[in-house]
Amino acid sequence: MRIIRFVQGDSVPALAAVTDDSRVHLLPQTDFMELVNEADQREITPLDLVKEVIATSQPIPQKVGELQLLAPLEAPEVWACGVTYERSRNARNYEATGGKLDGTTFYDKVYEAERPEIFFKSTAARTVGPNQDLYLRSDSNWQIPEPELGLVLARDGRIVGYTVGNDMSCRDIEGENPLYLPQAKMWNRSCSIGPAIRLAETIEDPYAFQIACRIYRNAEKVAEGTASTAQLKRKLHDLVAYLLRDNQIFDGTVLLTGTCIVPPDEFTLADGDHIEIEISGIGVLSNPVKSQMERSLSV
Ligand code: DO4
Ligand code: MG
Repeated sequence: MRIIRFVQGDSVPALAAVTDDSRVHLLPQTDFMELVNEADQREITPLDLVKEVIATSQPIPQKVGELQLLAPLEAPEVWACGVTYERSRNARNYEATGGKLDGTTFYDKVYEAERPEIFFKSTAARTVGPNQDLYLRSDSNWQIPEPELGLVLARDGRIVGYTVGNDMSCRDIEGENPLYLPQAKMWNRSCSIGPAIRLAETIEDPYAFQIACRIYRNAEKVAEGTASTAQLKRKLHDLVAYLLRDNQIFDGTVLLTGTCIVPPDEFTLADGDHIEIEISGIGVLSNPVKSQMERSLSV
């Protein structure tokens, strides 16, 4: 069971459940965490609550593909984990040393350490949903998408859903100096989530998600990769536990769990590219890429 948000009628956001056979049922709640909190109050699961609605309603006539989807929730904060896959460690080492790795780096250390790397990635205002433009940074020449499994968290740290996330990154800025990490990770529209939230209780094994990323330029596929959360070095609950150490989080916080797909080292995103990130059982998060220059000229 997946939960989506879409634009209904005169621009009012609506919440809906998408059944495994792709029927779309409107939900009375307007926000994903409202659904979770109502289920908590009644001491039932969000899935049970959704099933009650489905049992007493008709699906809407539209298919998911015909709806104007929004981000499935307005995450107040998006946090992200780094170097949680070997592929990311190798890519970080490459950009930090110009490919001339000699000995170990702090990326090797963090990959092995008990404490994971967790950083602040985005706010609701900087995060976009499906089919909305992601922006490139104007002072970077080496930018990539980072396809990641996103955990949707309740304020007590419970994983209540799974979504797809894109932790857009500037490899040259981080490679120049790791203290530049916030600038390599955060700018206008540098994060996307969606297209849906898969209810956590409907996932038997979160280490069996298949992740794929495809990048298109002029309708031609210019980069692609696949991975699985089975390759994750850390346990999801350990990542959440570190995020919550002496740190209050809010309902609907999203924690991105790190990337295992990195395009070839010579690749950089360009204005007009189109990124697709697919996670099995959740959906395809699709976003066009625009330079910020173009945005300021067209405003
Ligand atoms: O160390 C910097 C961040 C790495 C990252 O975002 C990732 O591994 O996904
Ligand atoms: Mg990342």
